[in-house]
Amino acid sequence: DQFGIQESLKRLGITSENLGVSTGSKWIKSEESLIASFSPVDGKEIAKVQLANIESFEQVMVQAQKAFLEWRKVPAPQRGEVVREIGNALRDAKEDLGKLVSFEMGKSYQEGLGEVQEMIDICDFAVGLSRQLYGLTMHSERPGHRMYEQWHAIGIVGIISAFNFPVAVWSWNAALAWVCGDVCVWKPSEKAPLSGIACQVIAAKVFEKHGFPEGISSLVIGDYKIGELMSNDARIPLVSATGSTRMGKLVSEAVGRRLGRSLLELGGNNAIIITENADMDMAIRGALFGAVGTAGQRCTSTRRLIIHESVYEEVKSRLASAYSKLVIGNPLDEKNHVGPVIDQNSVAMYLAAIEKVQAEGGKVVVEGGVLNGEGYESGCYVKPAIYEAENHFEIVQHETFAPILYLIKYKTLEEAVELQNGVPQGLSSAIMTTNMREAEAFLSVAGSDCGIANVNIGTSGAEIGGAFGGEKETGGGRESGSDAWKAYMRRQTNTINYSSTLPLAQGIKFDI
Ligand code: UN1
Repeated sequence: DQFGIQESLKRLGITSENLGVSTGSKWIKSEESLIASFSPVDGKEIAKVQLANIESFEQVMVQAQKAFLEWRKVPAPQRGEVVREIGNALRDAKEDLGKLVSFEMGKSYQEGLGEVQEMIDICDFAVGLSRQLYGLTMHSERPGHRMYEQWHAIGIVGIISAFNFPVAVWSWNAALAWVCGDVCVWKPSEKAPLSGIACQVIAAKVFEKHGFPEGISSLVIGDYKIGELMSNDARIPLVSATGSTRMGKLVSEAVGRRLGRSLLELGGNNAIIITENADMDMAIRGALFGAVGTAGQRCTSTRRLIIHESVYEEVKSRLASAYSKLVIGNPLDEKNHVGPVIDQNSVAMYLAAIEKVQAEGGKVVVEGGVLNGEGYESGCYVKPAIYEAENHFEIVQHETFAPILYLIKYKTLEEAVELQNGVPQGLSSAIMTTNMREAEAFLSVAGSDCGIANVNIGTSGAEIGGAFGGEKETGGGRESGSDAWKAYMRRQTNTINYSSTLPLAQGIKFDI
């Protein structure tokens, strides 16, 4: 145990067999079997987790409903104080949790720490927000009337999160939901359940210490069946789901049938436009991290480079040379740049995409492949690959959650923007240019159609202070910063008549 994983697990409260259902400090046993969490780092089992079933899910829901009735009455700034303490507990656990995230899902230790930092940051953000849940006041058209709006808690927020950011995405939702007065029921990815358990332990301790009831922070580890229960349950007014577009459509349909709200963060197919006016060192650096960071498994990962024909050959050869220097291996070892993908299934999708792009006429620039031999026993280590492709290729239109980058050539900026927008997804986008006209055109209404549009920054690595999310098949949801909190509350418009007559709105006369 060269990297001290066992010690970290112990400190985080992970044992060889864990229960995966909790209302806070209480853990619920059920008849459901255990699943194992395997590390893609070495392919070995880390620990087992017992899954939720209908009965344990029901217990969680009943307790969450009760807890909401108490929690919603706690003044928002006091709720913020609790979230502040959760943020501090995350500061204390940063190294252990960052290491667990790295070991369980395969991102580098540095990125694991970065993910925990996002959690700490959103807690800080939420603390400030707890004193700023502002509504507007309006001028009534009637004399002696006052009109304003206020924001109330909505109830239970269901959170479905993905393996690639196994802890941060929960915190973006939970920290905001809690200061808004909501309670959370979280289904983490069954591919990274231990990271979820560790977070639940951390948050529950804080709630318990203050004597708050069980049910403000609940955990239900399970597969898609638990996700279905959440989506169909009218006791959950808001389901916030992060994952594939396929999953998001299912959630949205089920939640929509009962006219609930869903907040969706789905696939991306993110491109960087590199113009003839780009600072080439920055462009290469941005493209490299965007494409190979987290082994291409961020929803903001760079999948396409749209390159001006005059700099196309230069970008291609500089990238090929940068890729040749990448060191692939154990993500806990800081000399490695790229870790494994999450599992064998993911490797199969990577290989299928490589086959498909070539079958459609794509040309190899940097060859892919699965690594084997010492250090690669898990079979989850793949080589970041680059292909020259055309935007209309079916595989290029599709999000493959792996380190595969497609190069596409353009002549005019209009054409580049059209290519950038010419995919079903709309999460993140970027332009590399030092030319003001190009940058502003890209950011204009006729420019990028994505939820995130950057200038001289790659597509990944968004800060928590902005609203995070995207358009089209990305699902339209916004999480994290700006006014994303409004999704977690219900708006109420209040009109008060302090006169002694009852004039009607719109000048209507109704005299009897
Ligand atoms: C995700 O991949 O689901 O912008 C979220 C980024 C991170 C979040 C990614 N802050 O890359």
